[in-house]
Amino acid sequence: SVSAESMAPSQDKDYVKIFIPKTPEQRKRIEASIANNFLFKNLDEEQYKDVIDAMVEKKVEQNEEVITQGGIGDFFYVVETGTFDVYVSKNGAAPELVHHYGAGGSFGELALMYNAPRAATVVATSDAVLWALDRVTFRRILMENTSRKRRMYESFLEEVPILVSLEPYERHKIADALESIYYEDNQLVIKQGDIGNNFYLIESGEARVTKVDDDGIEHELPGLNKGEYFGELALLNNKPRAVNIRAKGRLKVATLGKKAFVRLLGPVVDILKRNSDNYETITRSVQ
Ligand code: 1OR
Repeated sequence: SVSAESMAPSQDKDYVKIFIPKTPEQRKRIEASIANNFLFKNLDEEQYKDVIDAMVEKKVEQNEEVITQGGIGDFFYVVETGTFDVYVSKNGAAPELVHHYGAGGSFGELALMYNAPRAATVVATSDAVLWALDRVTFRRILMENTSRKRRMYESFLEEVPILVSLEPYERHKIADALESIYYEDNQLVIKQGDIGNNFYLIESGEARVTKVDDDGIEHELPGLNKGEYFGELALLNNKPRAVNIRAKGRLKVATLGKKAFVRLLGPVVDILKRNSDNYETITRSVQ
């Protein structure tokens, strides 16, 4: 009998695992290539092994077109070495350069996730080494977590004012990298003077902001609400945390680590910097 459960990709017992033999050296190279890739986070030991077993090495020459917009999705790719440009042509117009990838990057997931034609063309801009993962293994192991996270954060990220100027695909990549954390009333999220490692977006609840002046007196600053962000200053300027931030009631934040912040929020750094000039006016009033 065919139960609904056996139809779910990860429960499919008839699935034959793909095993492409590899040297220990090749396995090490794959592990290094996926180490900082969020799509490979949260895999259990068996899933992790199955993914590596199924990957196949693909050597690419400069100028080779790895993916062609409009084509059929067969593989998902992780970049071990080399660089790639991404072009999108809208309504038959000339292709426009929209993105770059280097070592540790990955692409080609969209067509596999949504059973859609390739959304972009990806061209090697140097000789390169890719690890390719077939469609079935991608869907069976990597897709569930990825599409759940993208769905979960999609509507929230669309409403975050600082991110409205981004392409939907750029917000997808941010969703892949986000982790949600809860804080209880009055719990400290950021301590003035600490080194900064994270950027925060408020998913729900409110945050209190205070600043301790040179005489040790703590001043209340305007609070923060849903859709607002904090924690960017220390990351932008490599300076200690400028204020204390505490939960006011129960607070839910989505956080990005420093590396992801730099990589994914590059397009809005100028806006972040410009906005941070406003803080000077606010904080000067309490000094
Ligand atoms: P794919 O399977 O559609 C092409 O094959 C891949 O290029 C795609 O998956 C993504 O992994 C990657 N829009 C769509 N796909 C993109 C984009 C992109 N950038 C990289 N890919 N845009 C660029 C956003 C910075 C939007 C352009 C309008």
